[in-house]
Amino acid sequence: MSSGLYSMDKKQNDTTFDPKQVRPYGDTMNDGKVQVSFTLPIKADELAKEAAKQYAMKMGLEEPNVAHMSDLGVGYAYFVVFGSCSHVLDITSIKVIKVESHVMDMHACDEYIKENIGRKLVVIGASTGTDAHTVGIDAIMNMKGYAGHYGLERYDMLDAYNLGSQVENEEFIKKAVELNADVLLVSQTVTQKNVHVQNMTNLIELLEAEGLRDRFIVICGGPRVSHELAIELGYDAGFGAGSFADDVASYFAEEMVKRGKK
Ligand code: B12
Repeated sequence: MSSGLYSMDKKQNDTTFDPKQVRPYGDTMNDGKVQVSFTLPIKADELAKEAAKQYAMKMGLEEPNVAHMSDLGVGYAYFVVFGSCSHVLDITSIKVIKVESHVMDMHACDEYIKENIGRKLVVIGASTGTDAHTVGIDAIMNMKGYAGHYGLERYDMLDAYNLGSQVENEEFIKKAVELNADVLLVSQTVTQKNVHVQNMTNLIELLEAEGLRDRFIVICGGPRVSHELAIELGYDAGFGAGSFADDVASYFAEEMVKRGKK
Protein backbone atom coordinates (compact mmCIF):
# COMPACT_ATOMS: atom_id res chain seq x y z
CA MET A 1 0.00 0.00 0.00
CA SER A 2 1.40 3.42 -0.89
CA SER A 3 2.05 5.91 1.87
CA GLY A 4 -0.57 8.20 0.24
CA LEU A 5 -3.24 5.54 0.49
CA TYR A 6 -2.18 4.66 4.00
CA SER A 7 -2.61 8.24 5.17
CA MET A 8 -6.00 8.29 3.46
CA ASP A 9 -7.13 5.20 5.34
CA LYS A 10 -5.90 6.67 8.58
CA LYS A 11 -8.03 9.73 7.87
CA GLN A 12 -10.97 7.51 6.91
CA ASN A 13 -10.89 5.79 10.29
CA ASP A 14 -10.74 9.10 12.08
CA THR A 15 -14.34 10.30 12.19
CA THR A 16 -13.62 13.71 13.71
CA PHE A 17 -14.18 16.78 11.56
CA ASP A 18 -10.93 18.55 10.72
CA PRO A 19 -11.37 21.83 8.76
CA LYS A 20 -7.85 21.42 7.41
CA GLN A 21 -8.59 17.98 5.92
CA VAL A 22 -12.16 18.00 4.71
CA ARG A 23 -13.36 15.07 2.59
CA PRO A 24 -16.82 14.32 1.17
CA TYR A 25 -19.35 12.68 3.49
CA GLY A 26 -21.21 9.56 2.35
CA ASP A 27 -22.22 7.30 5.23
CA THR A 28 -19.61 8.31 7.77
CA MET A 29 -17.36 11.29 8.40
CA ASN A 30 -14.27 11.28 6.14
CA ASP A 31 -15.31 8.28 4.00
CA GLY A 32 -14.82 10.45 0.90
CA LYS A 33 -17.83 8.98 -0.93
CA VAL A 34 -19.04 10.92 -3.98
CA GLN A 35 -21.45 10.40 -6.83
CA VAL A 36 -20.70 11.77 -10.29
CA SER A 37 -22.68 11.67 -13.49
CA PHE A 38 -21.43 12.07 -17.03
CA THR A 39 -21.98 11.02 -20.62
CA LEU A 40 -19.50 9.21 -22.85
CA PRO A 41 -19.80 9.17 -26.64
CA ILE A 42 -19.88 5.37 -26.63
CA LYS A 43 -22.66 2.83 -27.23
CA ALA A 44 -24.25 1.75 -23.90
CA ASP A 45 -22.84 -1.75 -23.35
CA GLU A 46 -20.38 -3.62 -21.13
CA LEU A 47 -17.40 -1.91 -22.77
CA ALA A 48 -18.96 1.48 -22.03
CA LYS A 49 -19.50 0.47 -18.39
CA GLU A 50 -15.85 -0.49 -18.02
CA ALA A 51 -14.80 2.71 -19.80
CA ALA A 52 -16.87 4.76 -17.35
CA LYS A 53 -15.25 2.94 -14.42
CA GLN A 54 -11.77 3.56 -15.76
CA TYR A 55 -12.55 7.18 -16.51
CA ALA A 56 -13.80 7.61 -12.94
CA MET A 57 -10.48 6.21 -11.69
CA LYS A 58 -8.65 8.76 -13.83
CA MET A 59 -10.82 11.41 -12.18
CA GLY A 60 -9.34 10.32 -8.85
CA LEU A 61 -12.14 8.07 -7.61
CA GLU A 62 -11.13 4.90 -5.81
CA GLU A 63 -13.19 1.69 -6.11
CA PRO A 64 -15.69 3.23 -8.54
CA ASN A 65 -19.00 1.51 -8.99
CA VAL A 66 -21.15 2.19 -12.05
CA ALA A 67 -24.53 2.41 -10.33
CA HIS A 68 -26.46 3.40 -13.41
CA MET A 69 -26.00 3.37 -17.18
CA SER A 70 -28.60 4.45 -19.70
CA ASP A 71 -28.70 4.60 -23.46
CA LEU A 72 -28.81 8.21 -24.66
CA GLY A 73 -29.40 7.28 -28.27
CA VAL A 74 -27.05 6.10 -31.00
CA GLY A 75 -23.47 6.09 -29.74
CA TYR A 76 -24.00 7.81 -26.34
CA ALA A 77 -24.27 6.45 -22.82
CA TYR A 78 -25.03 8.20 -19.54
CA PHE A 79 -23.57 7.06 -16.22
CA VAL A 80 -23.95 7.57 -12.51
CA VAL A 81 -20.83 6.39 -10.70
CA PHE A 82 -20.12 6.13 -6.97
CA GLY A 83 -16.63 6.06 -5.56
CA SER A 84 -14.31 7.29 -2.85
CA CYS A 85 -12.33 10.43 -3.19
CA SER A 86 -8.92 10.51 -1.55
CA HIS A 87 -8.32 14.24 -1.82
CA VAL A 88 -8.54 16.44 1.24
CA LEU A 89 -9.18 20.15 1.39
CA ASP A 90 -8.00 22.77 3.85
CA ILE A 91 -11.05 25.02 4.07
CA THR A 92 -9.29 27.40 6.46
CA SER A 93 -7.23 28.65 3.51
CA ILE A 94 -10.21 29.44 1.25
CA LYS A 95 -11.01 33.08 0.55
CA VAL A 96 -14.43 33.79 -0.91
CA ILE A 97 -15.23 36.95 -2.83
CA LYS A 98 -18.88 37.44 -1.99
CA VAL A 99 -21.49 40.16 -1.91
CA GLU A 100 -21.33 41.90 1.46
CA SER A 101 -24.81 42.92 2.58
CA HIS A 102 -27.42 42.16 5.22
CA VAL A 103 -30.22 40.29 3.54
CA MET A 104 -33.64 41.73 4.37
CA ASP A 105 -37.03 40.39 3.32
CA MET A 106 -39.30 42.52 1.12
CA HIS A 107 -41.02 44.35 4.00
CA ALA A 108 -37.77 45.13 5.80
CA CYS A 109 -36.17 46.26 2.56
CA ASP A 110 -39.08 48.59 1.70
CA GLU A 111 -38.83 50.03 5.20
CA TYR A 112 -35.08 50.48 4.84
CA ILE A 113 -35.47 52.36 1.54
CA LYS A 114 -38.26 54.53 2.96
CA GLU A 115 -36.20 55.49 6.01
CA ASN A 116 -32.78 55.87 4.43
CA ILE A 117 -33.48 57.04 0.88
CA GLY A 118 -37.00 58.42 1.11
CA ARG A 119 -38.06 57.74 -2.47
CA LYS A 120 -38.75 54.85 -4.79
CA LEU A 121 -35.74 53.36 -6.57
CA VAL A 122 -35.97 52.67 -10.30
CA VAL A 123 -34.71 49.25 -11.32
CA ILE A 124 -34.54 47.88 -14.85
CA GLY A 125 -33.68 44.33 -15.76
CA ALA A 126 -33.26 42.22 -18.86
CA SER A 127 -31.71 39.15 -20.31
CA THR A 128 -29.36 40.93 -22.68
CA GLY A 129 -27.62 40.32 -25.99
CA THR A 130 -28.74 37.19 -27.83
CA ASP A 131 -29.77 35.39 -24.64
CA ALA A 132 -33.39 34.24 -24.86
CA HIS A 133 -33.69 32.85 -21.30
CA THR A 134 -36.19 34.79 -19.20
CA VAL A 135 -36.90 32.50 -16.26
CA GLY A 136 -33.94 33.76 -14.21
CA ILE A 137 -34.68 37.47 -14.52
CA ASP A 138 -38.41 36.76 -14.06
CA ALA A 139 -37.62 34.89 -10.82
CA ILE A 140 -35.93 38.02 -9.52
CA MET A 141 -38.39 40.59 -10.85
CA ASN A 142 -41.87 39.08 -11.27
CA MET A 143 -44.59 40.20 -8.87
CA LYS A 144 -45.35 36.61 -7.87
CA GLY A 145 -41.70 35.87 -7.17
CA TYR A 146 -39.90 32.57 -6.98
CA ALA A 147 -39.64 29.81 -4.36
CA GLY A 148 -41.56 31.84 -1.80
CA HIS A 149 -39.62 35.09 -2.33
CA TYR A 150 -41.58 37.98 -3.85
CA GLY A 151 -40.02 39.61 -6.90
CA LEU A 152 -38.95 43.25 -7.19
CA GLU A 153 -42.18 44.28 -8.94
CA ARG A 154 -44.00 43.66 -5.66
CA TYR A 155 -41.85 46.01 -3.56
CA ASP A 156 -43.62 49.24 -2.56
CA MET A 157 -40.40 51.23 -2.72
CA LEU A 158 -39.25 50.03 -6.16
CA ASP A 159 -40.35 50.89 -9.65
CA ALA A 160 -39.25 47.74 -11.41
CA TYR A 161 -39.18 47.32 -15.19
CA ASN A 162 -38.54 43.91 -16.69
CA LEU A 163 -37.62 44.40 -20.34
CA GLY A 164 -37.59 40.66 -21.13
CA SER A 165 -35.00 38.85 -23.21
CA GLN A 166 -32.71 39.50 -26.18
CA VAL A 167 -32.40 43.16 -25.28
CA GLU A 168 -29.42 44.78 -27.01
CA ASN A 169 -27.00 46.59 -24.71
CA GLU A 170 -27.53 49.88 -26.58
CA GLU A 171 -31.28 49.57 -26.13
CA PHE A 172 -30.86 48.66 -22.46
CA ILE A 173 -28.77 51.76 -21.79
CA LYS A 174 -31.20 53.97 -23.72
CA LYS A 175 -34.07 52.69 -21.57
CA ALA A 176 -32.02 53.14 -18.38
CA VAL A 177 -31.45 56.80 -19.20
CA GLU A 178 -35.05 57.34 -20.30
CA LEU A 179 -36.42 55.88 -17.05
CA ASN A 180 -33.73 57.57 -14.96
CA ALA A 181 -32.85 54.20 -13.48
CA ASP A 182 -30.83 53.76 -10.32
CA VAL A 183 -30.08 50.08 -10.82
CA LEU A 184 -29.42 47.94 -13.90
CA LEU A 185 -29.94 44.17 -13.67
CA VAL A 186 -28.42 41.98 -16.36
CA SER A 187 -29.24 38.29 -16.66
CA GLN A 188 -27.06 35.87 -18.60
CA THR A 189 -27.75 32.17 -18.96
CA VAL A 190 -26.00 31.04 -22.13
CA THR A 191 -22.26 30.78 -21.52
CA GLN A 192 -21.19 28.81 -24.59
CA LYS A 193 -17.90 30.16 -25.95
CA ASN A 194 -17.98 32.70 -23.10
CA VAL A 195 -20.66 34.71 -24.90
CA HIS A 196 -21.85 35.98 -21.49
CA VAL A 197 -18.42 37.44 -20.75
CA GLN A 198 -18.30 39.21 -24.12
CA ASN A 199 -21.79 40.57 -23.74
CA MET A 200 -21.38 41.70 -20.14
CA THR A 201 -18.04 43.34 -20.98
CA ASN A 202 -19.63 45.14 -23.92
CA LEU A 203 -22.31 46.69 -21.66
CA ILE A 204 -19.70 48.11 -19.29
CA GLU A 205 -17.61 49.42 -22.19
CA LEU A 206 -20.65 51.17 -23.68
CA LEU A 207 -21.56 52.71 -20.31
CA GLU A 208 -17.99 53.91 -19.84
CA ALA A 209 -17.79 55.31 -23.37
CA GLU A 210 -20.93 57.34 -22.74
CA GLY A 211 -19.70 58.50 -19.31
CA LEU A 212 -22.62 56.73 -17.64
CA ARG A 213 -20.92 53.98 -15.66
CA ASP A 214 -21.03 55.81 -12.31
CA ARG A 215 -24.61 56.88 -12.72
CA PHE A 216 -25.98 53.36 -12.11
CA ILE A 217 -25.46 50.43 -9.80
CA VAL A 218 -24.85 47.67 -12.34
CA ILE A 219 -25.53 44.09 -11.29
CA CYS A 220 -25.40 40.82 -13.18
CA GLY A 221 -26.76 37.37 -12.45
CA GLY A 222 -27.19 33.89 -13.86
CA PRO A 223 -26.41 30.26 -13.19
CA ARG A 224 -22.73 30.66 -14.09
CA VAL A 225 -22.23 34.15 -12.76
CA SER A 226 -20.25 34.71 -9.57
CA HIS A 227 -19.56 37.86 -7.63
CA GLU A 228 -15.89 37.38 -8.42
CA LEU A 229 -16.56 37.32 -12.19
CA ALA A 230 -18.86 40.33 -11.89
CA ILE A 231 -16.18 42.40 -10.16
CA GLU A 232 -13.60 41.31 -12.72
CA LEU A 233 -15.86 42.54 -15.54
CA GLY A 234 -16.51 45.93 -13.91
CA TYR A 235 -19.92 45.24 -12.33
CA ASP A 236 -20.81 46.24 -8.80
CA ALA A 237 -22.08 42.79 -7.86
CA GLY A 238 -22.92 39.37 -9.26
CA PHE A 239 -25.48 36.79 -8.12
CA GLY A 240 -25.47 33.12 -9.05
CA ALA A 241 -27.77 30.13 -8.89
CA GLY A 242 -30.17 30.09 -5.95
CA SER A 243 -30.28 33.83 -5.44
CA PHE A 244 -33.53 35.66 -4.72
CA ALA A 245 -34.97 39.15 -5.06
CA ASP A 246 -34.27 39.70 -1.34
CA ASP A 247 -30.52 39.22 -1.91
CA VAL A 248 -30.20 41.69 -4.75
CA ALA A 249 -32.66 44.26 -3.36
CA SER A 250 -30.91 44.32 0.01
CA TYR A 251 -27.56 44.73 -1.73
CA PHE A 252 -28.53 47.66 -3.95
CA ALA A 253 -30.56 49.43 -1.24
CA GLU A 254 -27.55 49.35 1.10
CA GLU A 255 -25.21 50.30 -1.72
CA MET A 256 -27.32 53.36 -2.58
CA VAL A 257 -27.08 54.47 1.05
CA LYS A 258 -23.33 53.79 1.19
CA ARG A 259 -22.86 55.95 -1.90
CA GLY A 260 -24.94 58.70 -0.32
CA LYS A 261 -27.39 58.62 -3.23
CA LYS A 262 -30.83 60.09 -2.55
C1 B12 B 1 -35.88 26.68 -19.91
C2 B12 B 1 -34.64 26.61 -20.77
C3 B12 B 1 -34.73 27.11 -22.07
C4 B12 B 1 -35.99 27.76 -22.61
C5 B12 B 1 -36.03 29.21 -22.13
C6 B12 B 1 -37.44 29.70 -21.92
C7 B12 B 1 -37.45 31.03 -21.24
N1 B12 B 1 -38.47 31.78 -21.49
O1 B12 B 1 -36.54 31.36 -20.48
C8 B12 B 1 -35.75 27.63 -24.15
C9 B12 B 1 -36.33 26.32 -24.63
C10 B12 B 1 -36.29 28.77 -25.00
C11 B12 B 1 -34.22 27.55 -24.19
C12 B12 B 1 -33.48 27.88 -25.29
C13 B12 B 1 -32.12 27.67 -25.38
N2 B12 B 1 -31.32 27.12 -24.44
CO1 B12 B 1 -31.90 26.70 -22.66
N3 B12 B 1 -32.34 25.99 -20.99
C14 B12 B 1 -33.42 26.05 -20.27
C15 B12 B 1 -33.21 25.28 -18.96
C16 B12 B 1 -33.91 23.90 -19.11
C17 B12 B 1 -33.73 25.93 -17.70
C18 B12 B 1 -33.22 27.37 -17.45
C19 B12 B 1 -34.08 27.97 -16.35
O2 B12 B 1 -35.16 28.44 -16.64
N4 B12 B 1 -33.63 27.89 -15.09
C20 B12 B 1 -34.40 28.32 -13.91
C21 B12 B 1 -33.98 29.73 -13.41
C22 B12 B 1 -34.87 30.14 -12.26
O3 B12 B 1 -32.66 29.59 -12.94
P1 B12 B 1 -31.51 30.62 -13.36
O4 B12 B 1 -31.66 31.05 -14.74
O5 B12 B 1 -30.23 30.05 -12.90
O6 B12 B 1 -31.84 31.91 -12.45
C23 B12 B 1 -31.53 32.00 -11.07
C24 B12 B 1 -30.11 32.53 -10.79
O7 B12 B 1 -29.16 32.19 -11.76
C25 B12 B 1 -30.29 34.00 -10.60
N5 B12 B 1 -30.32 34.90 -11.74
C26 B12 B 1 -30.50 34.71 -13.05
N6 B12 B 1 -30.46 35.87 -13.71
C27 B12 B 1 -30.23 36.85 -12.79
C28 B12 B 1 -30.08 38.22 -12.93
C29 B12 B 1 -29.86 39.00 -11.79
C30 B12 B 1 -29.69 40.46 -11.93
C31 B12 B 1 -29.78 38.39 -10.52
C32 B12 B 1 -29.56 39.21 -9.30
C33 B12 B 1 -29.91 37.00 -10.39
C34 B12 B 1 -30.15 36.26 -11.52
O8 B12 B 1 -31.55 34.07 -9.96
C35 B12 B 1 -32.42 33.06 -10.48
C36 B12 B 1 -33.25 32.55 -9.31
O9 B12 B 1 -32.44 31.95 -8.34
C37 B12 B 1 -31.65 25.14 -18.91
C38 B12 B 1 -31.10 23.86 -18.29
C39 B12 B 1 -31.22 23.86 -16.81
N7 B12 B 1 -31.79 22.84 -16.29
O10 B12 B 1 -30.78 24.83 -16.17
C40 B12 B 1 -31.28 25.22 -20.39
C41 B12 B 1 -29.94 25.84 -20.78
C42 B12 B 1 -29.71 27.09 -19.96
N8 B12 B 1 -30.15 26.19 -22.17
C43 B12 B 1 -29.10 26.03 -22.91
C44 B12 B 1 -29.01 26.32 -24.28
C45 B12 B 1 -27.71 25.96 -24.97
C46 B12 B 1 -30.07 26.87 -24.98
C47 B12 B 1 -30.10 27.24 -26.47
C48 B12 B 1 -28.85 27.97 -26.93
C49 B12 B 1 -30.34 25.94 -27.23
C50 B12 B 1 -30.26 26.07 -28.73
N9 B12 B 1 -29.17 25.55 -29.28
O11 B12 B 1 -31.13 26.63 -29.32
C51 B12 B 1 -31.37 28.11 -26.56
C52 B12 B 1 -31.08 29.59 -26.32
C53 B12 B 1 -31.15 30.43 -27.49
C54 B12 B 1 -30.79 31.84 -27.11
N10 B12 B 1 -30.67 32.66 -28.10
O12 B12 B 1 -30.61 32.16 -25.95
C55 B12 B 1 -27.94 25.50 -22.09
C56 B12 B 1 -26.89 26.57 -21.82
C57 B12 B 1 -25.50 25.99 -21.89
C58 B12 B 1 -24.50 27.06 -21.64
N11 B12 B 1 -23.83 26.94 -20.53
O13 B12 B 1 -24.34 27.95 -22.39
C59 B12 B 1 -28.66 24.92 -20.85
C60 B12 B 1 -27.83 24.92 -19.55
C61 B12 B 1 -29.09 23.47 -21.23
C62 B12 B 1 -27.89 22.57 -21.45
N12 B12 B 1 -27.49 21.80 -20.46
O14 B12 B 1 -27.33 22.54 -22.50
N13 B12 B 1 -33.73 27.11 -23.00
